[in-house]
Amino acid sequence: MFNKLRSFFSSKKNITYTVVIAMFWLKMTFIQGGVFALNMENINQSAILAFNPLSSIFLLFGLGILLAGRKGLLGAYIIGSILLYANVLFYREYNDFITIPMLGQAANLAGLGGSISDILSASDLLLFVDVFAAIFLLFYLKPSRFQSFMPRRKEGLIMAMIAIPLFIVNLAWAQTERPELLTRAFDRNLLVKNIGVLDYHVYDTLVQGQTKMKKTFADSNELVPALNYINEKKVEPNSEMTGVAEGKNVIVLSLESTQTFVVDNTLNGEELTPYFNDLKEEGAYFSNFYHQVKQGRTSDSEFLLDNSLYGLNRGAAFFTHAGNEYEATPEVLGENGYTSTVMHANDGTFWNRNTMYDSLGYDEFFDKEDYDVTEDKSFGWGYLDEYFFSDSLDKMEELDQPFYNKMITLTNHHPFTLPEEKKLIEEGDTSSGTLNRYFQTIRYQDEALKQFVEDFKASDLYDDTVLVIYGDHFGISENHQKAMGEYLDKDINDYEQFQLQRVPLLMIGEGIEPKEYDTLGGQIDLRPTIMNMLGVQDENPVQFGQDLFSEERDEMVITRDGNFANEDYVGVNEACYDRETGEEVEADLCTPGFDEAEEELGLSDSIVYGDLLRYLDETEMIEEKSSNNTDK
Ligand code: GP9
Ligand code: MN
Repeated sequence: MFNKLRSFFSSKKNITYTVVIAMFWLKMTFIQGGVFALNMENINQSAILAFNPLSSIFLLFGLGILLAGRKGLLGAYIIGSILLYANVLFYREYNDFITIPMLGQAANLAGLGGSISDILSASDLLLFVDVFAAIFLLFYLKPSRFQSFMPRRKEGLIMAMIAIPLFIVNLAWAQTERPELLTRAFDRNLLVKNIGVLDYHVYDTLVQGQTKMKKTFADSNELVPALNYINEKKVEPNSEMTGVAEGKNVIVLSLESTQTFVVDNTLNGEELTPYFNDLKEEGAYFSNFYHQVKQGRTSDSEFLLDNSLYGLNRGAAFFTHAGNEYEATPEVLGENGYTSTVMHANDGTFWNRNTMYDSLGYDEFFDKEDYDVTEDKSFGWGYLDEYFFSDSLDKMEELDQPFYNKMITLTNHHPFTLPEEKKLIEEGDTSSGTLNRYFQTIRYQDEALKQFVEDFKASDLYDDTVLVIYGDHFGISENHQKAMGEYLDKDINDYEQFQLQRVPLLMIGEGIEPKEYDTLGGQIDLRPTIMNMLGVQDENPVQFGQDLFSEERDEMVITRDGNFANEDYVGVNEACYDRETGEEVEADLCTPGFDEAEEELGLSDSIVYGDLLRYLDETEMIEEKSSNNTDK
């Protein structure tokens, strides 16, 4: 069999096959090895990476030939090239691979505005040179030198079939490095590293079909394991904090891309967040608080905030599950006499917000249309924070009280650009332009925050309002590790990268004692914390977070990748570190933590994918009934 194949591909007639396959193989290997940062740990992993393009090439080219002969082969070559390049662009922006639900959000890509030009590079044209070579080879090469190349449909079928054993070999080989690769809760980097980016798309398509079916076949019984888990995890909130803000307004302010490393930090001797550094002395400040978002970014942080459920590993729940039944904070507060609003000066449709906010129970969404967005007051992503803040305060003063109002800033967003006159400090001088500019937009945001909080303090609202400020997610991705290392003057390994996922959290208001907390927590905990301060008794809430002030809290935070930190350890990408020292320790020490993370994320996913909250009343009834029965 092997000899037959060899003589087939080296025969004069078929050498074109060999060249076309080799070109694509080379390109894919270059992209996988050179563009994506997949962290090769040993030679075996590199060999797998070099081998894994083959099965997808045989499948793709084989199907192309089967469907349309020579033209089909070229079509397959072009489609494959476009798919690879789309992943290159996506990876540069998101440090992740495209998933099908993200494709459904193509409209959002238009919103990337300034970011797009930032991720395109002239040298990318080189990634298409081979496409022209393929056209030449397949259609214009003189038959006198080689025999004319006319692939037969049957050969296409055979090629597509050869993809199967190639994939089996690939998978078996990969499993020597990573057992249960396809069945365990997965990390896309790991998948691409092992089966290649194109086979990963085949896998992603299958997962998509499966998750779609989950809702169709879900029934109320599926909610029971989640409810049991939540009951077991339940802790008493801190009673001293219960009701400290009863009947008060809440402003939740989400600061775009704001990470904890900027707090109390300087650049060339100048503070990056001078105002916030002082402000945090006036309230409860959490310095070990983590974002828990994935592909849904800001929208995921909103999802976590309002539901205390995790966002999804693929795509954004705001897009994929906006039609679900939720019991979100705005709805619960609505039953307690609150008005719920959102203020964000971007298009209402961006991240599907207008639809999702209805599902979450918001009464009103003040979007771009409601702000005085003019060209001179806009830059980069749109309305500058300082104008957003001042308009928003005016609007808030008009709201029915008590209100729950979420505000989302915009200026400190990748690619972190500002008009000259708004730059209050010099750029950084690290090797990353992104990080260098980030310092300036962070500094700008802090100035806008100052003006807002000062005006707010002077307004009538101040006495009756608690202000909760948090960072939505990281701004500086793993792509800029080297530059972060230069700035922080240390080597950024997986442990440090995990620590960089901290975002600030500050709560200010009467009854909230000024204090710095080093409690481990994450965005999943915001809702129970806020609800307890408002004294709102949310009967048996389906939530995975715990009150951040509770003395019974589990010291544990889980990120959407399935990584975690607990009292003693930080588990990242299957490795285990001492939380205190950052030293790598025996991997087994993190097994319980990884297992808990997997269980919790899995149960949260089961709720979102199965739209299980629609069964909540029914399930509570079943539970009550059965407990009545046992009473008898
Ligand atoms: C835009 C803002 C930013 O409306 O939410 O979105 P992000 O890219 O951070 O998710
Ligand atoms: Mn954001």
